[in-house]
Amino acid sequence: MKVILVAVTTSQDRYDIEYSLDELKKLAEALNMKTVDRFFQKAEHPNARTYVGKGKLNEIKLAVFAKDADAVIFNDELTYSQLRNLKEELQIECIDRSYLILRIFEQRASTPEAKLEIRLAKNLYLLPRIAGLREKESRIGGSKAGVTNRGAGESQTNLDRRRLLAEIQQIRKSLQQIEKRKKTERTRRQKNDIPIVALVGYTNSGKSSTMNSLLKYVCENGKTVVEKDQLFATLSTYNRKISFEQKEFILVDTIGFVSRLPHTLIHSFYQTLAEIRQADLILHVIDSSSPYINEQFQVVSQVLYTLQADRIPMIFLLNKWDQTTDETLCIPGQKYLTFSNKTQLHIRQLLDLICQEVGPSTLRVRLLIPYSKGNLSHILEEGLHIYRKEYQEFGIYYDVELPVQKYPDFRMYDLDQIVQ
Ligand SMILES: Nc1nc2c(ncn2[C@@H]2O[C@H](COP(=O)(O)OP(=O)(O)OP(=O)(O)O)[C@@H](O)[C@H]2O)c(=O)[nH]1
Ligand SMILES: [Mg+2]
Repeated sequence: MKVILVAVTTSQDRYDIEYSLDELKKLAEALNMKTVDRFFQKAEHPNARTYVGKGKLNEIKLAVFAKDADAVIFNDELTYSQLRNLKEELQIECIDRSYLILRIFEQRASTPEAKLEIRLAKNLYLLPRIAGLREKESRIGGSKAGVTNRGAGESQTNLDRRRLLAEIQQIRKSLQQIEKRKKTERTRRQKNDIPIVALVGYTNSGKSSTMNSLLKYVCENGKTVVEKDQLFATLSTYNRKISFEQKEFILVDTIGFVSRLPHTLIHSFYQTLAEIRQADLILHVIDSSSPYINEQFQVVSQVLYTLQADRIPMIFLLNKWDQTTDETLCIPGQKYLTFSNKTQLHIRQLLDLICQEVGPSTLRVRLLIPYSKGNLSHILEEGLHIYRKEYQEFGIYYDVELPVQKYPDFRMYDLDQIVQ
């Protein structure tokens, strides 16, 4: 499919226009679309009716014809009336940035949860556009048969809207159920006191590669995750347990961020991204070879702020250091590490740093060990820190600091677990 890209830039726009269009091109490539031409216009605001002004629109029209394009992609989220007007003017499929990203997510979603989330995001995107969609139909009807048809168009709009709203409600319910189940899993993990370390970063920065490098370093045959030179290669969160020098932590690979992620998407993926909010440590993976490192850094920081995850301890990974041209790059006042998955630079240091950050792997628990389980009492009495010990009717009560690895043997005697 051949496409033409169009962007409007304002003087205050912090995004360099070429960068914006390059990124849009990559987003289009993610859907196998080939860019055959690109246009941009400098303006204070996008045109309310047709995004770009009349002159630019004529240039685009000519290009559509000359390059035999199949669609035009606009670099912002457009209102329904803008999309409708553009379609009428250009007589070709018109796609806005939000819809493009939604379609990529839709194509990549593989887990039932991701599928539901993307469906929700798409419905939320469509909801305010339904009226316009039907308005056009009723206008056509109206010219033929007058008032009656307009009424029919309007009631159809209401029907569509009700259908969408009902579906949105249904999806939300299903997502809530999934979230409930995940929450219990999370509580169990927390109970086991295994710290959670989340890989976060701009799309294509190397999060999944970093996960794989760490997995391979600690265990040759670790189950790896998909890494690809492609935007949004990862669309669900993946968890892997890592054991390293008596420490254990759960490493979570997450969805990449991109500038101007559609609001409806952040909203729908909030639960998936909740994994990030639960993290004890964030590894912020940065593509240090990107010429747009600052912009990408800003976007990730902003999304972390939106997710209320900006206070979580963070290590910055200056990844792809093997390709970096600016070797003076640094992040003053922060914990950071130059890193490369290609050359394995500083993998060991990263593991050490993570272990330092996630702290001791013990857990304070209240246990009631039956008198018949003398072997378990024996383990507790051997050098563990006991805060309190009491002989009770059904066994010995211990308030004790237990190493995480030993917890599974004691879970069924954990008083807090029994009460739950
Ligand atoms: N040269 C070089 N390439 C790297 C390095 N780390 C990752 N890459 C490449 O960067 C591309 C993206 O890597 P991924 O690990 O899939 O990136 P990601 O952040 O998980 O991307 P999304 O899941 O799409 O958000 C792949 O082609 C990797 O081979 C590195 O240290 N050096
Ligand atoms: Mg990935």
